[in-house]
Amino acid sequence: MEQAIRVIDSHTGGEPTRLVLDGGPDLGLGTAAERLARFRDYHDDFRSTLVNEPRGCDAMVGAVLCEPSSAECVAQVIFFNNVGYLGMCVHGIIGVAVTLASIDRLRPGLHRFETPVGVVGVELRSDGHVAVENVVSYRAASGVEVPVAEIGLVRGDIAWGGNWFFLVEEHGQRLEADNVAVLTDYCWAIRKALKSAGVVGDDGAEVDHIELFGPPPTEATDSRNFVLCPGREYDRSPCGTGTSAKMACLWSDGKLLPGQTWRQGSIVGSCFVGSIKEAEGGVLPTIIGTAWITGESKLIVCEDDPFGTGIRVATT
Ligand code: PYC
Repeated sequence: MEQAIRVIDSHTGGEPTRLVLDGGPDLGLGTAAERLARFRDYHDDFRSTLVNEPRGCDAMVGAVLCEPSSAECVAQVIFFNNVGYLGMCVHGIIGVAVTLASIDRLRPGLHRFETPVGVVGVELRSDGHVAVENVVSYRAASGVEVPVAEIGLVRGDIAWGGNWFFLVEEHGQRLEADNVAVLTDYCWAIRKALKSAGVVGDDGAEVDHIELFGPPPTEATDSRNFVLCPGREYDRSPCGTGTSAKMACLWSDGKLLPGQTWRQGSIVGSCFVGSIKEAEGGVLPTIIGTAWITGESKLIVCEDDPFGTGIRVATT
């Protein structure tokens, strides 16, 4: 007996998204947060099968769609990666929108999706761009100092953009694509130090995304970043939830005004265009980007395949 899973792959600014069209787990009824909990508790093998090697890769983000619980939304979406689940994923939802459009399941216009951390707006434009109105984002703490064994004292801001981020400006690192191995070790040391120091987000969750940022290489963007995701893999895209967190920090410092444009560059040279509106509790970010379809496949899982549920990465 073999299991078949139909998927369409895309990339958004270089970062892959794999959308499940058929063969996903039955997550029952409820909100996206309730379904995510069921996914994690009872179907975690499916997550690993889909995004881990030999069918996926560490950078891949998977997406599963479910019936919405509210009539104003077109679907629920749950995102996951090589080690677990995401609250929200902006590059992922851009990939989902472009993928659904490619199979005539989403028309240009404004749509709403439920995610485990709230409802997001997705405007599919006829030129292929997607504008995502993310969840309310805010800075929870600024200038937090953490002793990092391998580095020394590191100072950063803790901010929410749909996931928790630790944003560091004074890092002294070279933010270039040929330096990702060094940047990965650097950010991983910070992540471990935050965990040992018991630094958490407002909801008690781990601050599991580390974002370094610096000046842009050219005038085409306002900043370049390097974002290390929870599974020790870096985001090829500028990370939309990270850009939301960054814009919330800029707004808190009076450096970004409502309606002003923020062009966030990634470590591989891709760009998201962001802006904010003021909202209760922080800012409401909009991120614009686009995605490209890279493949359509039927994944096969043979019953006797010793790696049928993927190779789980050891991240410690
Ligand atoms: O674009 O929000 C994002 C994201 C989160 C993790 C990877 N990409």
